[in-house]
Amino acid sequence: MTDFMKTLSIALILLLPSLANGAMTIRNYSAARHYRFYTGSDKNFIGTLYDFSGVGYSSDGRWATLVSDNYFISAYHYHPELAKTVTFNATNKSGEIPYTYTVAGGTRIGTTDLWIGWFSTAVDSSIERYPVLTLSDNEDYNGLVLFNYGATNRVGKNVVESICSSYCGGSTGFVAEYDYDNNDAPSVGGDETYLITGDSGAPSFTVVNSSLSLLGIHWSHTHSTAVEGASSYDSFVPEYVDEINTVLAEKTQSLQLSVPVPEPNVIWYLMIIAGALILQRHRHALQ
Ligand SMILES: [Ca+2]
Ligand SMILES: [Ca+2]
Repeated sequence: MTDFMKTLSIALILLLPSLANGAMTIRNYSAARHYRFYTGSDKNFIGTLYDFSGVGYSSDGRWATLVSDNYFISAYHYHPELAKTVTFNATNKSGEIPYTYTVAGGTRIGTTDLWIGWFSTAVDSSIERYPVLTLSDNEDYNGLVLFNYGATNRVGKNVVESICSSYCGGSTGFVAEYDYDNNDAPSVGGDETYLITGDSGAPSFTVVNSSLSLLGIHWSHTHSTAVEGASSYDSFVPEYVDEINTVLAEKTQSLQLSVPVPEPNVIWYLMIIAGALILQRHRHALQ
């Protein structure tokens, strides 16, 4: 059975808000490790090396991820409404240097659960605009480690199981699936995430060239609570780069695209191989 067929046979549930929004499930949650705005002296935030400033939160309790000067991405079924405000924090300290902007407009991407919103003014340059990771084959995303952002400003990890087509709540589109089974390669240990209501529209990133690149926007899941073997689903942003750029072109903006460059140790390895080959040729010449 192909991934495409497999996913269509599963009943997915929208990450709709309940009356009291919960918090993204993290297997061994600890505030010191997983809460971005933790204030204790024992803070040991797993995302401390990375810039989460471009993840905003709206006055109506929705998520917005900045991708260019004026544009952000959210979920069609749960996005900031027009005239609401979105606040970005420049640091991982709550309330320090917040920047707030009013949502001026927005549009859905085709029949997907992606929604592109915009502000009438450019967001302050201290706030991160995330690039989108574009690889040549969708199978190349399998096994990538994700940093999942969710309610309430929590960050955990998971691993992409598959990229496939899906539908849920009247939307269709490509998804990145990641499971909750305590059995991933590479292992993410107690940082493993499961999306619940209130997480819709928040982002999943992967680290490319030491910085965060956007991969997904939270959409749906298989179970309302974290049970072993359940799966979470993000709208798979790389599939929709052209459609998103058509929207951004209105303000002559476009997505940044990230492409991995080899790690330094890979480059060293290649140089050593090349050196060995040259030596071997030289030896041959002496014989
Ligand atoms: Ca997993
Ligand atoms: Ca797994």
